[in-house]
Amino acid sequence: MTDTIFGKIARGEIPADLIYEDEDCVAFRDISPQAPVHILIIPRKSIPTLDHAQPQDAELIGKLFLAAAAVARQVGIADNGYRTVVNCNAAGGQTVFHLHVHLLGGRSLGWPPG
Ligand code: DGP
Repeated sequence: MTDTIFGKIARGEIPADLIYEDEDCVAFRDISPQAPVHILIIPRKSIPTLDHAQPQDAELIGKLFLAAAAVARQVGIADNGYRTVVNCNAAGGQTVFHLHVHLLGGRSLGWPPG
């Protein structure tokens, strides 16, 4: 298992602006927000990238997205709409190798993304 800054946040070893947590997932504000709302939802389990996810992670990955939807409702962006993004590996824009879902909202989001 790899350890990253997100693993340390999940274990409470370094601070983050926590929005939500349960036994499987932790959500906290991105340090470099790309929208008025930019929250990261991570599993407590360290999975480096989506490409590393295994069939036994299916339920956990479902929980991550349900947590993202719950957080979107909690912070008031669900009705207007939002985007969830999972970057995978270098060309996908991934810089922290602990699987995470970006939750972006609070403004109209362009498509396609850059
Ligand atoms: P990605 O590029 O998809 O791997 O996204 C990583 C995101 O993590 C990026 O938007 C910036 C954010 N980030 C990096 N380090 C920290 C940190 O120490 N704390 C918080 N809250 N966010 C971080």
